[in-house]
Amino acid sequence: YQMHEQFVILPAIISTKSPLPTVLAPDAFTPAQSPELYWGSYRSNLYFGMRTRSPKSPVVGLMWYEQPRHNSMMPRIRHWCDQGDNLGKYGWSEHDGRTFGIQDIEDDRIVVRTEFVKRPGGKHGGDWTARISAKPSARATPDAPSMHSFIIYLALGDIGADGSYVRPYSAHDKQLGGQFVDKVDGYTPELGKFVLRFANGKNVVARSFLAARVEPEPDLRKMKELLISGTKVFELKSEKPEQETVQHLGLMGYVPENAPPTDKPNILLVQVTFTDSTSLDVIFESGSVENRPGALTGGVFDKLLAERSKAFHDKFEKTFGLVAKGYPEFYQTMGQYALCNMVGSIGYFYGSNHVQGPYNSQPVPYGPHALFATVPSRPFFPRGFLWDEGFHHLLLRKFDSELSLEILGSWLDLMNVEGWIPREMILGAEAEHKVPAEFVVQRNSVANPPMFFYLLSRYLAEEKFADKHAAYLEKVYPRLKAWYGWLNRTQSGREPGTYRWRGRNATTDLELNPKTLPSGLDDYPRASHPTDEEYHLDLVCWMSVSSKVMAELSERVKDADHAAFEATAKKLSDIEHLDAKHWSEKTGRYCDFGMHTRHVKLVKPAPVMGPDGRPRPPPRPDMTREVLRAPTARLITDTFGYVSLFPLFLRLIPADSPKLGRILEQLTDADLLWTSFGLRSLARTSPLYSARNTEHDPPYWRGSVWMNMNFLALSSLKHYSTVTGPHQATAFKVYSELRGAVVANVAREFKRTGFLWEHYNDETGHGEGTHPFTGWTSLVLLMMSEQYD
Ligand code: 6A9
Repeated sequence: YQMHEQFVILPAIISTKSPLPTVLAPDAFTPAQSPELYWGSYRSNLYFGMRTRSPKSPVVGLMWYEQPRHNSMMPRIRHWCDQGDNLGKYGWSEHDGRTFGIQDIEDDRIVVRTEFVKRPGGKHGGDWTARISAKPSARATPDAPSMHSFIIYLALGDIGADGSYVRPYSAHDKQLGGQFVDKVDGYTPELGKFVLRFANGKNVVARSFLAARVEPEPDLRKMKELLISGTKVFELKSEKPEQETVQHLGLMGYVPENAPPTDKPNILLVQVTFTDSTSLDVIFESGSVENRPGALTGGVFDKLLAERSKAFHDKFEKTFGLVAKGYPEFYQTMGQYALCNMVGSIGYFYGSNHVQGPYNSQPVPYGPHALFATVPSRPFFPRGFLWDEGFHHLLLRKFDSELSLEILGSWLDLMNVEGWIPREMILGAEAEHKVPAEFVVQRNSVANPPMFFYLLSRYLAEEKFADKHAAYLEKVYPRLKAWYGWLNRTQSGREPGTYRWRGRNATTDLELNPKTLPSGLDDYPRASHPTDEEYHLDLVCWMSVSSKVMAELSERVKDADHAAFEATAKKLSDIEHLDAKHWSEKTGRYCDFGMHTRHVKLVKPAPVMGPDGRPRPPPRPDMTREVLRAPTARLITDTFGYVSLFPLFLRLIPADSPKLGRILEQLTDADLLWTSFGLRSLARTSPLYSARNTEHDPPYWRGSVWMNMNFLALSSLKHYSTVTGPHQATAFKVYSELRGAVVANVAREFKRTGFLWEHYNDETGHGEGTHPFTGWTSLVLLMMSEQYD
């Protein structure tokens, strides 16, 4: 049942794209094909930014800062989402992924609101307007009024040969003095001619700008530095009688000063400084729009935004029914936050992966290519992750399946000739900026759970899906087949019907238990001594589901290999096979198998005595692992946690199996996995529960409550509660209690902190890790609306 391979894959071609027809047409992202999705808030690494789905897009971004009170103070500039900014909360309260969005950002003394709405028209993706507004926060004190600046920038990529330009019109500000810019002409071959205008509201005390040319193009990672270097201190007339002037740190106009006319700017920053509250409309008008029904600002903007907001609310309720289910308003707000931040942080990425195979002497670029993807977390991981993406679409497909299918297509199109898809998509300078160098390189031996197959199994369970999307399935099929083939070929275990995640470090003595990053469960404990003999329970379960989906799809598209897929699916879903390899009757658990001992610990290096009798720093300063008893080849029965539950999660256990009963018993045991906040990742009794993997590596999947796995648990418990069998009633009871616990805790934490979190503490329920994390934690919305299929 291992698939027969007809081709020998040469190692040198790691960086060669798959020659299979792409799922998305080459021009899929162009405004001609997809005008509605051309512009978007696709720079979700920023608090607010706009760009198109083209590598040559001009980019628009927002920065702001409170004017420093003293000359010597550095302004605290807000630009990229950054946990260090310590914002009260931020995120989209409304966003439909296509036409509009509304976001509130709680800074120290102001609340910034970013709204945008798009209006179709012309041939280049239409018009849009972003309204950036501010009002004093609860922390602002009336006796010490603050002064803040908004800065909007427009940056062009490499200009010149293609004729693109931005041309700011500066004028003397009669009211406030100095020069300002409220209109820009621009052109790029893709966008044609466009105009960008700025219209500010009340309480503005200064306006300034900077137009500069940065060679060869502006570095989007250095915008704060550019801003600082382009500002100087001005004196403004004070409103207070006792004080003549106040200081204003503002942009100084053209840089370099007296630039020759040929020195065309490729970046423009426009600054508006205000007290109390104000608003700034950034109005983008596409040159090809004819008969514009009034500028998209002021009341026209309000009206269109209100229409979009209404349509969104209707669709949201129709899809998730939270009002109908009687959820209080706070829960509705959280549900909307969950969805809107998932669609509102969709990004467009362009660049090359850095990839390395066993035969490359050093990493080589793979690409450049474009990816349209959701992201797990704006401040920390604003980029695509393969298995996260699959979870995101359990939610996204309910709201906008067209968008979901397009994103999946975009991922599959990045497959290389071997059928490998990089696990983490770090494409382009902005994305790389967020990743330490040692993590950038992706290896073609390394997999990630094929969550897309699980997702497809849910899609296929949908009535009429396959008929309605027959053409789409035809297109994705060859790529799914190639991916499946790659997994089956490269991740198989020694023994037939077993699978092993590649990429564990078998030679290190620096980790308490060498990590298994490909599994997605990073530091979840596996065999203590990685060997080629080991095989992994979660992976065989993933392959079982994937095989079933391949069997179903291959029949639909009438592939000659259908029988082979059918046979593999049958073998891998044969519970006797799973039992034979992975079940421990003694402990009543499904387990990994490998060379293992639980008798390991991290020890501090002993001090070294110098010849003078004084202690010296040890040659290796890190803690190292000490193995107290030799490992043996065995089932890893001492570890119980998420991995043990995969046969349950993926519904592989027959409903009448006594094993199901034993698993449910252990799952609900508070000494093991059950907490009042959801299922913890690792049983409290497991040897590595809550253990650090190195001195610097705190526990991650060693106790915390994670939402993706709790979703799989709920989904499967719900399933078993509908299938007749001896455990049906128990399954329902556990389902209800688990659901109540998980949803209540995420809501409690949302109330307490204003955020959704990467994972939750199993002792306190507190949100931990990165935040906002609106990837799989957003599945809380599906739990509320009880949509698991
Ligand atoms: C490395 C550190 C500034 C880890 O959600 C994305 C992934 C999951 O796929 C995976 O299952 N997260 C989970 O175990 C986050 C991974 C982030 C890697 C970043 C560089 C940057 O520090």
